[in-house]
Amino acid sequence: MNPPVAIVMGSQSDWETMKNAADTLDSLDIGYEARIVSAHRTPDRMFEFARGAREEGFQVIIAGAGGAAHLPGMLAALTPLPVFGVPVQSRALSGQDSLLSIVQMPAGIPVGTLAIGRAGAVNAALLSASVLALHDPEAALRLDEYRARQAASVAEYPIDKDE
Ligand code: RP5
Repeated sequence: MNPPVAIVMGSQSDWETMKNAADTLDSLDIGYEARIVSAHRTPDRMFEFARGAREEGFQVIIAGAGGAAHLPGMLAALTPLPVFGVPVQSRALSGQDSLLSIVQMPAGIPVGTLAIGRAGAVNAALLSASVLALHDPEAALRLDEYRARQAASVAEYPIDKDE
């Protein structure tokens, strides 16, 4: 049986961003598998992955892509699993292209779209954890602990950097 989360991305070059989703899932002790699946360069692989994802045991898909970022929308069209899209920051347009390609889905096929870049990848992992926590009490506990640690790490008063 596969782990609950699939992290897929359009290119090796997306891994630097998508690794933030993987690291966040690691810190929550939630299993994932990371794969390169391009809507443009490997369309057959994309179809095969999306069509079989639910039967393979995945429960949530995190999909990162940049530029003309069709991957999250195409995956969502092919599987009933929840798909969270991460717009990867592109060189030409700083990820505005990625964001708009992913976020403006027509009514009927949703992609939960996150922020551009690292924040989006981290939050896609946290959102996946929230979904899994609905029926996994241990994941729910670890997510609560993660949020408590985060809250505890925020100083109440600002300091000057050179102090
Ligand atoms: C997209 O094209 C990928 O998601 C990536 O963000 C972008 C550029 O890919 P490379 O040319 O770096 O492989 O499909």
